Amino acid sequence: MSTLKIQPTAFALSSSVRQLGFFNLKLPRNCVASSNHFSRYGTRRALTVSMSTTSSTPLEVCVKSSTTAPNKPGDCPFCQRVLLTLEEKHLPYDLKLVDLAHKPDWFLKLNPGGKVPVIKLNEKWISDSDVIAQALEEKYPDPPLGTPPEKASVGSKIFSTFIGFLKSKDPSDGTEKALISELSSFNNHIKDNGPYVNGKEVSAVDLSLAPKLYHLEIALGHYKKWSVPDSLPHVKSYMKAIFSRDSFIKTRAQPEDVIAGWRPKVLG
Ligand SMILES: N[C@@H](CCC(=O)N[C@@H](CS)C(=O)NCC(=O)O)C(=O)O
Repeated sequence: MSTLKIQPTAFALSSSVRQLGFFNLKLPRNCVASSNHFSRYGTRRALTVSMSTTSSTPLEVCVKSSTTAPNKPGDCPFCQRVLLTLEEKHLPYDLKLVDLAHKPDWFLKLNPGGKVPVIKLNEKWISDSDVIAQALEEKYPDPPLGTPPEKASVGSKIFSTFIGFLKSKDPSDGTEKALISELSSFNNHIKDNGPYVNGKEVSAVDLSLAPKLYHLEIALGHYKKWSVPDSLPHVKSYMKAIFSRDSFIKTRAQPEDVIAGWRPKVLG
């Protein structure tokens, strides 16, 4: 495992790691993805970034690990939401990758519920991306990422209608129509308010929605040869803008993981 010790500001840390093209990975012997996972690729490669000042102590965060690439996060949109929040707030973090197919004891001990993401805040492990995003906003209000209440549920039905359409085996059952209807409302919202849900700056609702739209794009493209229609240009430009942010590129899942992750739902 290679180790890099630097003591930058949180922002400089974020930039350094980004330039190096790595995640801030600190993988204690009992905190790695499965040995099968690593043995497929022969070697372990990880980057540990240590910081000494109290205010920039990395936050420990557990997320799903990739099943197709070493040392990468997996296809969990809730985990990516938390990582995006940490990135956009320039908070350093220790990423602990959890093999959900073989949950390790150390993970079940800290989180008996067994779900990711979980993060350690104020010496306590907390779960659920909604709760985590809110707690991070309260503890680290700068830069602010809060979405005004009247916009907090924009796009909130896109994910469930996407899943309905993905699982559907009957082309005339209305599931595609339901998804297009939700995407159309979103298109209108972005047209009037964009480029992001709350205007010029990205906010919490974007960080929740973007990973779900990423899954939508990859899974529907793969399983249904479907893409967002050209009649919804603001949805397309929104996806392009948010998918190209450094924070998104750094935290996104491998397309192969997304495809594999949805396969049971499609076949089921
Ligand atoms: N509502 C939760 C959902 C988290 C969730 O469903 N995580 C999945 C991975 S995407 C998980 O941990 N599954 C493992 C399990 O249920 O055993 C959140 O927003 O954090």
